[in-house]
Formats: sequence, C-alpha cells, structure tokens
Amino acid sequence: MIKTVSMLRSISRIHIFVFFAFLLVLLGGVYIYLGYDVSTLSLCQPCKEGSEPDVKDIMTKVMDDIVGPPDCEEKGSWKIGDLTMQNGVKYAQPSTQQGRTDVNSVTNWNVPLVWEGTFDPVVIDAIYKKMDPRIAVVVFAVGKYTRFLEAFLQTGEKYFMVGFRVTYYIFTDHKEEVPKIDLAEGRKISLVDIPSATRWQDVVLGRMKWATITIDKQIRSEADYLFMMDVDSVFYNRFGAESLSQLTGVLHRIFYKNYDRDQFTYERRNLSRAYIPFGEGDYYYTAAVWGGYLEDMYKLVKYCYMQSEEDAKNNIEAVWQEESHLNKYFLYNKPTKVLSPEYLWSDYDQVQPDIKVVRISQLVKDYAEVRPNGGQ
Ligand code: UD2
Repeated sequence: MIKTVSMLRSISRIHIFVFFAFLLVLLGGVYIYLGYDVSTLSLCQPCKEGSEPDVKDIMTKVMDDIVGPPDCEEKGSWKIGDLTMQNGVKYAQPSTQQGRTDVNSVTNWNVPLVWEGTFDPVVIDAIYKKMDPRIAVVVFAVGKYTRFLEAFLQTGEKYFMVGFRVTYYIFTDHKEEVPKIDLAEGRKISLVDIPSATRWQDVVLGRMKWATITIDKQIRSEADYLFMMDVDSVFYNRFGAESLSQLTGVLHRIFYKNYDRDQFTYERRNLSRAYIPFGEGDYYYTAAVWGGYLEDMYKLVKYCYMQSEEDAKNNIEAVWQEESHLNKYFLYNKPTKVLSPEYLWSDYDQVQPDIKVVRISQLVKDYAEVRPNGGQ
C-alpha cells in the first residue's frame, strides 16, 4: 500500500514536471511565432513606453501574468528588449549594396563599427526614443579643469543625445565654479563633491574610485546608460543614440589605422595588472569616451579601480592609467559596439579624409599650466 502511494506520488510529480515543461515549450513557440528573436528575449522590457499596444505588448502582458512584472525601477537593470519603433516613421530605404566602402564597419567579432554613413539617425532615434532611456554622463572637473565645463555643457546641449533624458554628473572640488547653463527639458546637472588632488595621475585614476562609489550610492537608481567622458572636449556634431549599446568603446584617433598592434601603447610590463603581451590586441581604445548599460559600466569602472589598486600594492602605475586597464578589459571582454574616432577626435590633429564628421573633440590645452603637477 505504502509502496503504491509513493509510486503514485512520484508519478504525479513527473506528470506535473512534464506538464510545465510542455507549457514552457508551448509559450516559447508562441513567442518565436509572434516574431521575437530568442537571442534578444529579455523579461526586463523598457520601463516607460509611450506607444500604442501591439502584439509584443500583449505578449509582454502574458509573460507578466505568468512570471510577474519585471522589477526594472528597483534593480535599475533596464535592458534593451528588442529594437521596436512606432509605425509610420518616414526614412530612406536601406540598401544592401550601397554604404561606406572606404572603412570597415564591422569588427571581427561581428559587432558594429560606427562611422558616419553606417546608420540612419531617423531610424536610430525612433527606436531609442521609444525606450526613452535615462543617460548619465560622468565628467570630472578638478582643480583648473572647471574652466572646460562651460563649453562642454553648452555644446553637449546642442549635440549630445538631443531629445533624450540626460544627467551630467559633475565631480568637482570647486562647486562654486560650475557654470549655470540652460538645459533642455528632461536634462539636469548633479554635482558630486570630491577632494582636490596634487597629482593629475591621481585625478584620472581617482575617477574610477569616485565613479564606483557614486554609481553605488546614487547613479544606479537614476540611469539606464552611463558614459565616462573627459571634460576638456567640445561637441561639434551629433553624438546620438547610435552610440548606445551594452558596452561601447571608441577607437583612439592616433592608432585607428596604419599601426601594428605591437605599436599600441598597451601596458607592456608584466608586473602591472594591465599587462598585454606583444602579439595580442584588437584596437587601441581611448578612455576619454566610453559607455554602456549602467550595470556593465559599473562592472568595468570598478574593474579599472580594483586593478589599479592591485597595481598600487605592487608599486606600479599602468602606463596610461585607467586607459591601460580599459584596453586590457576590452581585449578579453569584447565591446558590443565600437565607435570610430569621430566620437573623440582632437583639435591637435588634422581631420583625416575617412573622418566625415567630428562629433566631439579634445581641446588644445597647456598641460603644464592646467595640471596640478605640471605637464608630463
Ligand atoms: C588622456 C586621455 C584620458 C586619460 C588620460 C590618462 C585622451 C583624449 N584622454 O588624457 O581619458 O586616459 O590620458 O593619462 O586621450 N582631470 C581633472 N583635473 C586634473 C586632471 C584631469 O579634472 O587636474 C580630468 C578631466 O576630466 C580631464 C581628464 O581628467 O578631461 C583627463 O585628464 P587630462 O585631460 O589631463 O589627460 P590627457 O589629456 O592626457
């Protein structure tokens, strides 16, 4: 009798398991049938959408009813679910034959390498405005670098993520020197107090520490994407949603062509955690502009901070500070989008024929005068 009951129990457990497995497969089938790409399946859809309901909204509701709604606000883990756009947007038909032929617009791990002419801003904006992401920009203006804020912010308002929600997080030791700028709707400035430094190297590396702490304390609940940027730069042209991805790196203008990877200024001393041996490497990335999903950026910024702390214990500082650690990370954790040097050129250099648009550019400055411990 006892044997029969326990047999019945285990049979019914198996039945329940089979039933749920079947239900799951059925739902998956319906999901794919409705046009979803399984690779982009995310239970965390954009939290705020202003468009009319469609099949995907209905499907999302079904998923919500079964597994409960996503906890986006609470976890701050908003992700791109899929690349939807509203009906009726007018734009040029994309071609499979025409496009940039003078540059490579895909990496060898098959993600976009973005140049002018490889995207349609109308389409990109229609997709990302529907998601309405909150974009954080982290800039440091320590010591005399507050003088660069005005042009950075003024031109940022003209060209950076126009029409999107943007918060500039300004880390400074001189709050009183932060200029008053008229910001467009949905955009704001948030000031973060940090101590002064006596070495510029401590400021650039300190960015990793202070950004890690402040993402933890504040930014995590306020942003979906985060960009780290140098303040001594100005925007000259559109820098838009085409730059958004899980993790986005920018090619350094000096090394983006005509350089063998063994000439890249990677850290070559194996005592440093940023060490990259000769014979390895994809590109050389700048640390003056990088971005991505909030949580992925948090992980990367914290990685640079931790690695530089390890270096400090061994009395070594990576040759290009956080840029060296960033390059190491990107070598073994490939970015999901790579931006051409249009996304950080320099007023020091002549614009090359393949750079059709300079979107943001590093300003010429007197290093010795502006840094606390002089030039080099
Ligand atoms: C390069 C990189 C920079 C970083 C640095 C590391 C470019 C365009 N930039 O910049 O991202 O990797 O090398 O050596 O390639 N800052 C202050 N106060 C200071 C010093 C620096 O606020 O006293 C901040 C400020 O936001 C500045 C940034 O740190 O934009 C980078 O410092 P930099 O501009 O002096 O360094 P640079 O031009 O060598």
